[in-house]
Amino acid sequence: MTSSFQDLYGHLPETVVQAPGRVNLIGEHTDYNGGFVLPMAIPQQTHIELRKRQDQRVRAFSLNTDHRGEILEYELGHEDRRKGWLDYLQGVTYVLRRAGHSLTGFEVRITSEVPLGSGLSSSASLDVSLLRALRQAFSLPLDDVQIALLGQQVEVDFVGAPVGVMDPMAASIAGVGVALFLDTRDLRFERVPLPPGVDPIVINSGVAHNHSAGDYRVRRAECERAAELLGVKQLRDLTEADLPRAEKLPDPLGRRVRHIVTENARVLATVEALRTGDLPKLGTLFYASHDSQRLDYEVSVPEIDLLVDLGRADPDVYGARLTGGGFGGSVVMLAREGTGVAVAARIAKRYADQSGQRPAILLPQASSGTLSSR
Ligand code: GAF
Repeated sequence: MTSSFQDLYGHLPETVVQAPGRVNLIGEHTDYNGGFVLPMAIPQQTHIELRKRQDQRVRAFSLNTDHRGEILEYELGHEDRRKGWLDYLQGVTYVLRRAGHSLTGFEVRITSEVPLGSGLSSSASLDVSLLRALRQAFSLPLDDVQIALLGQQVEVDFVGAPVGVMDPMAASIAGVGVALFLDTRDLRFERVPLPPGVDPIVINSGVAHNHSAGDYRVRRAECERAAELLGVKQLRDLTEADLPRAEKLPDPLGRRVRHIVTENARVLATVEALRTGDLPKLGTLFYASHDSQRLDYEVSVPEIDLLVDLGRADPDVYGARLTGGGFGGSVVMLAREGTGVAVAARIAKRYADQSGQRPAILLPQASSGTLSSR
């Protein structure tokens, strides 16, 4: 059943906006260490239709959740974490009101093409799209970076997922087919187009993750502890010259530091390779990043490693790596131009046959961004 806004609420919406998911090309787990990231928006978006109310009541309907078909409600000023999708909405009104913005209640209908738990930032796309809708509906004086920072507060302060700033920044300011080279320490950014000759591919492994769960939190705490032991504010402050010292830390802290330091260097090298169009170099950096995530940061899972290995064995693939927070989610690959559709189809088929999972393919540069399940 796909009830329209009119079916649900008896009138038309006043505001219709959207925000995309993202694929991170490289720079994983560097954002909460003050480091570099390189995400790109994907064509899949979260869509919001909204209409203001006179009272303080929020009424919300989402088409892609377990609550399918049900309108959930809460009262502004009485936001209360219930651990469901409504928490993202409650988090948005909570952080906006905390920042002094005045709102009234509203009715909202949400639909999203960004698959949940896929490492493609479905939650930041929801946070940012709702923040955009409320900015428009209530004429809030917020720029796109402020929207992203509020989106991060929703996750950290309300939902309880201690994430960095990459995903809301990507949802708020990144474009499709153009990488966003972002320094998460000072939020300076530059847009870097993908060079000709390459087809980016994303394959969702079908293994879902959850960042408010323990593993992500543990990694973040390990980084903070390592920074403290090494006497720096953030791991971003270290260079490769510090690695011998870091390697003396109790395991696994030394390996966590090595991932962050080498991953930051790989982001810089990737930006350079994008600029010069050095596709083999991009591929080498992707595989090195994956190995570092697998061995040093320990955020991969066997299904993701299988997808990357299928990439390694494919003559049309330059490079492949886990993208996003890990513990499941998706792999991003760079294929030879013109081969992306065929490569994605054959790797997804081999993966499905060997893993028993149901992968989904996403072509981040296609204008419609095909997403298909086998
Ligand atoms: C998740 C988080 F939300 C990001 O902030 C980032 O840390 C990423 O994992 C790993 O790079 O997407």
